This record gives sequence, structure tokens and C-alpha cells, in this order.
Amino acid sequence: MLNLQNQARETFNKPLADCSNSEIYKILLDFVQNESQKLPVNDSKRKLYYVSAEFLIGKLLTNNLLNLGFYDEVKEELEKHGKSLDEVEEAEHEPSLGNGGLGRLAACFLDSITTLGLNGDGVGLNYHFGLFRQVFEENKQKYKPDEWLGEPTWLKKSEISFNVPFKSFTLTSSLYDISVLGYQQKTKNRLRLFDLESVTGDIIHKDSIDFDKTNIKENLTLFLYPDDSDREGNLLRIYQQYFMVSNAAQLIIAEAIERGSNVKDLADYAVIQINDTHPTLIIPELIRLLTTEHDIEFSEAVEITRNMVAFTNHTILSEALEKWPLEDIEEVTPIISEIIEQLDQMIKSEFSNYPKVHIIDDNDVIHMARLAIHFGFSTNGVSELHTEILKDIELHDFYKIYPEKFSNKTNGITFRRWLMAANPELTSFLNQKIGTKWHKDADLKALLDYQKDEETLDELKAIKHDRKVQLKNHLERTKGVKINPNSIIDIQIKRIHEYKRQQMLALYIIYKYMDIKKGNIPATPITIIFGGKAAPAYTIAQDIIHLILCLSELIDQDEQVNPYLKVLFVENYNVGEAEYLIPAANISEQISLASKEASGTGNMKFMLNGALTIATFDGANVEIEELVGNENIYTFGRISEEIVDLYENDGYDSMYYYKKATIKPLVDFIVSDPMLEIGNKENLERLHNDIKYKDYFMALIDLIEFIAIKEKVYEDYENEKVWWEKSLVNIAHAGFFSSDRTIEEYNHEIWHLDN
Ligand code: TH1
Repeated sequence: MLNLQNQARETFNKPLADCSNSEIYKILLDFVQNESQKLPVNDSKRKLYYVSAEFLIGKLLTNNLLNLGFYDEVKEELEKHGKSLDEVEEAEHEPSLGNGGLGRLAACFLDSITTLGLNGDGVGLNYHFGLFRQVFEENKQKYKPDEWLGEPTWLKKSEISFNVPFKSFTLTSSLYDISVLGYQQKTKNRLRLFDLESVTGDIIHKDSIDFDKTNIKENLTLFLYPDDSDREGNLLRIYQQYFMVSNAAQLIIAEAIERGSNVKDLADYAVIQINDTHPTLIIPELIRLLTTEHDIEFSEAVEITRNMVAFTNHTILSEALEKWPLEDIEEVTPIISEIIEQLDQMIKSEFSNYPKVHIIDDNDVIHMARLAIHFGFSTNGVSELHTEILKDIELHDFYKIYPEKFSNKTNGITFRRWLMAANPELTSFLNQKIGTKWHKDADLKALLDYQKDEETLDELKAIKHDRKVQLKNHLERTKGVKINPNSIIDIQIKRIHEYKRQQMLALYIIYKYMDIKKGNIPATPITIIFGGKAAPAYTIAQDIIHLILCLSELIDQDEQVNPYLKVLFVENYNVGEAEYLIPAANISEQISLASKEASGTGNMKFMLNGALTIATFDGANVEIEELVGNENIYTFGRISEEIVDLYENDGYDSMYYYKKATIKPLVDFIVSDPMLEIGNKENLERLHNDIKYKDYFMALIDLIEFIAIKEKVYEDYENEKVWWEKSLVNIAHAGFFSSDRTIEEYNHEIWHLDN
């Protein structure tokens, strides 16, 4: 077993109590690496490869301790010596190998796959600087490279390496592994990240995230989603994608042969789940490898590949559906573009009358999702509503051709991270009330026995208060900002995007600010917290951040309002921040324009931690409502049929809503004198114009209903018995959203792995 005191003396020649948090982190990292080294990797015949451009794994120390069964012991031992595991964990720098829900989903899936004892690895890229580190200057988002690769790290370099042939040069990869441990599991899996040794941060221009986009050998794995607003950026993304999938395909074939495959039976040995379209080039790449290196006929190679690849669609937003000009693929890898043209010919001759299912369109643009649907055996959506929209509207022609390929797999979250590690207080409460069976089988419904038990509801309330105090301390310690732990904590954390409608919440804040100035004082003070990054090329999203930061400053300065209302935008929101924010939340903002949020997974994390949801009828919100019942969730807004109809018939006119007497002053406040004094005219005017004249994602259509429901929620908060009962009911029904359930569905219906 672990003796931290001895370890401290051995490594740092001093008692544990004198070690810094970074030193203790180092001791624990080595310990966990050692323990996980002892576990054998899964090696059953059939194996899953989850190929993804993103893995938002978060910090690993606490989770690995928990999964190995050392969490309680280490926590106590540290406390005995005056140390706290939370503070030690602040010495760990989390990799930003993802941007949002899609990458975090991949990380939750790896946890569940391993916990269920299934043989499955994640495959992706080892970006040196990940996405970017967000800093705020002059109320604006600025970009810094996110240095996560310093020592110490969880990565272990392997001996494995492949050659990836591009048009004008060949690159040789290196493979780095991170062990993936399951909860109380005796076997492990791995996250396998490919990299290129010649890549160097030296080519990044000082104090920016800019670099020479044409220098592939030195830039290939520097950043996740390099700016693609010019052709060089586009090409770089294709270089990255092809590098990722060529390595993945070579790894998959090599490992299958090692496990006994003769390559013709490859599909019995390996199943590949591609996370959205970013890894779609694995289809032509497998065909290339099978035909050129394994002597297999083209048509047979196509069939083998088709039997291996399954595709998950995560969005219907047209700007996120990848389309690459044929000539760009040709520029990067002509062999692959030729194979895609052959596949396209097959489709065009079979479905000549359905142009919407052709892989290459009349403008010589390749539709990656179409390639994935035709040449994979499975296509799934990520919530009931999203899958219905795919089948009925977005992918209707494909659904008519291949109804058997389509299925729904409602997303999930791992309870090990989002409950046991993030909220140990709520965890021990649950253990006391309903036992510990839920650690492996996530059913929490037994908690409903306590629905009317006042003592239990008081405990729940006390836990939430404790978590608010922890959030307050954390924010003070790490960011130097103050919040009131006695206020209602109301949170919207997610990527900044117009469809997620952070701007609608900002308009509510303006409403509330004006209302308080009129003398309508909230019974309990309110803290509204935002977190999230905006894509560097997305101008309106930057403007939304600017608006919120300016509002935050305005309110902070206003002594008439600041005792009752605080707006905070947490800088550089990431997994680690989420682990503090979510347990402290009373209110979860899930207010996307109906039909646009494929699922959402933050919504599930908040529910599990006892927050009440303000929700539109979108993504998995619909399923939350089905589970908890209409009286335990605050739903509002137009439903997806109405929204889809408005888009189809060009039926939305923002001006119509803007002119309404309750709305106009709120929108115009964006460019009012006090705002222009704090903020930047150009940004605020651009956003004001956009909302007034365009409002493509219809923030105004639901605004009046949104204001009403928010007022209702704050009012209900005052009725404690009712509030905490609703909170309990939400927790009790969250079991469905365990990613263990999601993975069991993937396995029974798509992967068919043995366990
Ligand atoms: C997200 C979806 O927006 C979200 O609703 C869903 O819960 C999550 O995926 C997991 O399924 C997506 N993230 C991305 C990122 C990129 C492209 C498409 C999507 S969809 C880069």
C-alpha cells in the first residue's frame, strides 16, 4: 500500500507536510502510473476503436485514484498531514484535447467501456497545445497557447510508429498512450494519441496562436481545430485528419493480425466507431491499405470496411457538417481522393436520381457524412429528438435507403467523474440513503422514498450550500474573484454559440438589472455564471462574450444593484472548472433553440447534481422532462417542429419581435450610453444590429417566455420544501443518463464485443 510520508522523504527528502502541492501531485502521479502499469490491457478477440479528433479527458489524478480504489485512503492521509486532495489537484494541468460535448463524451465513453470490462481503445492525436487558453483583456476573449505537455504527464511513449504517405512527402508517427482505468476493474484500456516528433512550438508567433500553416512537418499536431478560414487552414485540417486515420487504420490492422486475423476476416476482430465526421477518411484509408498492402480486391475491401465502420452524427448545424473540396483532398493525398471518386461512382450509378445522397456534389465538394453513411454499417444520433430529426428531415433520403442502419443512442455521462469525484458530499449522502449498488448500476430511483422526508431535504440543501462555499473558495484561490455563497447560483456553461443562446440570457440580465433599478429587489441575491470559449473566427460569439463581460462590469459598479445581482464569466472554462461549478448550481440553463442542440450532456451533469433545469424542448432536455415529469423541470419556448417550419418557410422576422414593447428596450440597452462607456462600440453595435435585423438563431422568439419562466424559478426557490423535493426527484431520475447505459446500448446493438 501507499505510504505518502515515506514517499515524500524518499523523493523530496522532507516530510509530507513540507511538500508543495506540485510535489505531492508528482508523488501521486508516479504511484498511480505504477499501479496502472500492473494491470493487463484487455485482449479479447473483438476490439472497439473509438476514433475521435477530440478527447476531453480532464484531470486524471482523482479519477484514477477513485477507479483504483485508493481515493478515500489518499484523501484521509493527506488531510492528516494538513493537505487537501482538491488543492493537490490544482497542480495538475488538464490537457485541452477537446472543445466541448463531443470530446467530453468520448472521455466518458472510455471510462464506461473500461468499467464494463470491454476491449476498446480511444484513438486520436496528441495536440501539443490543444484548443487554446482563453484569457479576458478589456472585456474581450484573447488567445494563448495552452501548454499542457510540460512534465510530469500521464503520456507514455510507445515503440509503435507508422509511415503516413502524403502527396509530396511521407511522415513517420510516434504513438503515445494514456492508460484508461475502469472503476474497480482488473483490466485496462488505452487512449492512443499519435504525434510527429518534428512538430515544434517554436514556430508559434510570440504571444499568439498564429503560426506558418504551410509548414506541415512542424505544425501538424500543434493545435486542435486550427483556424480554417483560409485554404491553408483547410488543408492543415485535412493533413491532421488523414494523419490521424492512417495511423489508426494501420494500428487496427496490425493489432488484428496479432490477435489472429487473416485480414479478410478483419471485421470479426475490429469495430470502429467514428465520432462525427472528422475521422471519415478512415474509410478510404482502410480500402487503400487492404488493396495495396494486403492483396485484397477493391470490392471485397469495400465490404470489409463497410462491416467495420459505424458513424455517430452529433449535429445538424450545416456549418458543422464537414464538406471538403475534392481538389483539397487531392492536394493532400491523391490516392485517397481517387478512392473517394470510385466510391462516389458506385453511389451515383446506384442512386442516379437522388442527388442528395451523392458523395461528391456538382461543385466537386465531398460530403463527409454521406461517405460515412453509405460505407459504414451504422449511423446513430445522440438523443431521441435528434435521431428523429435525422430520420425525418436531415438524412431522410438515407433513412429511406437504409432504414436498418439508423438508431438512437442517447448520450450519457460517467457518474465516477460527475458524481463520485466531483461531488463526494452528495456521493456519501446517496451511499447512506440508498447504499452503494449505484456505483456500478446507476439506478438512483430508491431515493424517491425520501421525497417527502424533510430531514433528507434539509441534508440536500446543506450539501448544496457546502458546494457553493467550495466554489467560492476555489474561485477566490484560483481566479481572485468573489461570489456570494448565499445567493442562488444560476449557470450556463458550454461553447459560446448563437444557437445555444447565451445572448438570450444576457438580455434577461438586462431585464433583471432594469427591474432591480426600479426597486424590485430579489428575495435572495442571484449569481449568474457563464463559462465557455468562442471559436476564434466566430465574430458574433466574441461579441456575445464582450456583451456579458461588459454587463458584469456595469453591475459590479452599480451599488444599487450589486447586492442582489452578480454576473460572472469564468475565464478559460474547462473540465476542472465544471467539476466545481456543477455541484454548486441551483439552476441549469439549457436554452438552445429547439432542434439545434443534438443532445447536450451538461444538462445531465447538472440534473445529477441536484440543479433544476430551465429547458427548451431540445436534445436530451426532452428526455429529462419525460423522466422527471413536467412539474420538476422548467420548460419553455417554441418546439422543434415550429422552428424547423420557420426555417423551411423563411418565416422568422426578428424585427417583428424586436418592436415589442418589452423587448425593444432590452435589445437597445446593448448600445446604451452606460454600455458604450464600458465596452467597445464596434462590438456592441455589431451585436445589436445582428440581433435586431437578423437573429438567425431566434433569441427573440422565446425571450418573453424565457423572462417569465426565470421569474417563476426564482420565486419557487423561496419555497424551500418544494424546491428541494424537485431537486431530489431530479437526482433520483438521473440514472438513465449514466454513460454505462449508453455504452451497453452501443455494445448490444452496434459493437457486439464479448465481456
Ligand atoms: C456536440 C453537440 O453540439 C452536443 O449537442 C452533443 O451533446 C455533443 O456533441 C455530444 O454528442 C457537438 N460537438 C461538435 C464539435 C464539432 C463538430 C460537431 C459537433 S456536435 C467540431
